[in-house]
Amino acid sequence: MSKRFYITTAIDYVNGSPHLGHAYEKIVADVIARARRSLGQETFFLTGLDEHGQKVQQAAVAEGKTPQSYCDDFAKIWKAFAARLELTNDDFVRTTDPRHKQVVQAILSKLHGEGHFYKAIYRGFYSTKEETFLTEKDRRPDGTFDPSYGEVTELEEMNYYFKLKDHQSWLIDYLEKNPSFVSPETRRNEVLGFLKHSELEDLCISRPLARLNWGIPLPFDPNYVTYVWFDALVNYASIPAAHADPTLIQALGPQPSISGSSLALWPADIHVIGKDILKFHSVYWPIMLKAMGLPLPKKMLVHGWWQKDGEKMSKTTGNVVDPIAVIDEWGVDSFRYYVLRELDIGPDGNWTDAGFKSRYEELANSLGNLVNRSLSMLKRYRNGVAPAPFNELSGEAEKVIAETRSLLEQNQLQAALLSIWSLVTRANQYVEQTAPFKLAKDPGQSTRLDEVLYNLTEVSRILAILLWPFLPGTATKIYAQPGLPGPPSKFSAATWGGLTAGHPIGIPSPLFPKKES
Ligand code: ME8
Repeated sequence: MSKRFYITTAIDYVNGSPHLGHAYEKIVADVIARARRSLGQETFFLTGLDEHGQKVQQAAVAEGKTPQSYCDDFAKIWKAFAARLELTNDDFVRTTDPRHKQVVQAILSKLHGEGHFYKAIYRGFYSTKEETFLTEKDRRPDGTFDPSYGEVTELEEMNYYFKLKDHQSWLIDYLEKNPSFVSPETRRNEVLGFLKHSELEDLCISRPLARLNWGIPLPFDPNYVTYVWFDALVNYASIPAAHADPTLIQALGPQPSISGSSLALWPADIHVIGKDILKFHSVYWPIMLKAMGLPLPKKMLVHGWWQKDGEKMSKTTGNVVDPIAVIDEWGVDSFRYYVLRELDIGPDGNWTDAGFKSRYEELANSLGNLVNRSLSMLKRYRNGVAPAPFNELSGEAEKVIAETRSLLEQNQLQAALLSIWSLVTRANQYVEQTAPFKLAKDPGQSTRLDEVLYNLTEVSRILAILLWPFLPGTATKIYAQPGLPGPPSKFSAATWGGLTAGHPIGIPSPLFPKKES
């Protein structure tokens, strides 16, 4: 059994509606997953929901529901959201799944048995919103806590701690020896800076039942539930364990609820996460895995945050971009194109409605126009029958194919789109230069017209394959119009000359219809 390429996203807090930031992260992961599959790698893509914790418990109570039924209602919305984005996730984890809970408990028992935890009293401040303890160091110069922590309460309680401190120098060493563990580089430097300049505090991994009961019980002390971040991070391993991943089964023993045949997934190849949860993923998670004796994931791919019109999106300001509303109006591929073309993985992005509209026009005027006029001319001048192959744009196409392949292998999605677009631009320029509409008027230019039409149709076919990971619906339509059996999901089909002479073409229709402004 060969190991699959295993990619995950952060699991979203269930208590809220999906917004632009959630959509962006999931689309980035989906493009990488589709690209890997297209390049011939067996792939497993996991996304899901983070459902425990005080916030969820409080929100459920406020709505007069049990936490479970509250989560079940929201889970329907989030699953529908994943489908609407056309995510190709292979599984969907909910941290309330029994298959997840049992792995969390198996890990806790193992670490407890091996002496990684101790019990101690905590006196200090707690932010329910961030589910985190705060110290004096977290106060701002005026003595208050940042409003992003929400309501902060003072408390004193007995809890279990995980000995993180012991692993600090090992982690620094690991990050230094494995430069690709955190990408982009700026984020790696951020983690290294943090680890080198401050002493790690041991991680509190429990919450007393008296304060919070919506969590996974500690297997060795029924008076406590598991800290929500310890629970949530384990999702990346619990789902492989539920699929009988051999590395996890070896570390934890067989798990009771195993579905289907065994899949080799661990270690994860990429965890796609936002910049705000870097510390949890690049400090706590590697240390948890090391303590469990498990290999570390290969990469944390850290993306930036979206703003709207230069401001933080917030429910209070009422400026949250609702991906579903945009998709309803403009189509899912226009949304996918905007977020991927606009923002590289790393920096922060800024959504503007005007920017979105101009990217839509760009799609319609460049890609849409190229495919539509190429196929329409073939229909009009050659009854929709492909002429014999002719290599005029082949060199340029092969260059873009090789470049796109390499960029996809490096998860450079924005750069790959730019490379693909250079071929779109070149082909549109070729139409202007060769003027097939003029050639069609001159019977003496019939062979030349055949040559030009072949090049345009073949470029369109190749573009469909290159664009498949990014714009799956559009790519499928481009492929379907020349009547090719789709979807165009195999990169290996992107070789010049794939379109054969005599192939009949269907009826072209606009890919991005003009919008009333
Ligand atoms: O943090 N722009 O969940 P979450 C881009 N449950 N990305 C954004 C964003 C924005 N404006 N807002 C949020 C959690 N995100 C935990 C994760 S993983 C074991 C547990 C990203 O719903 C954010 O950075 O608050 C994170 O990667 C993801 O959305 C989920 O955020």
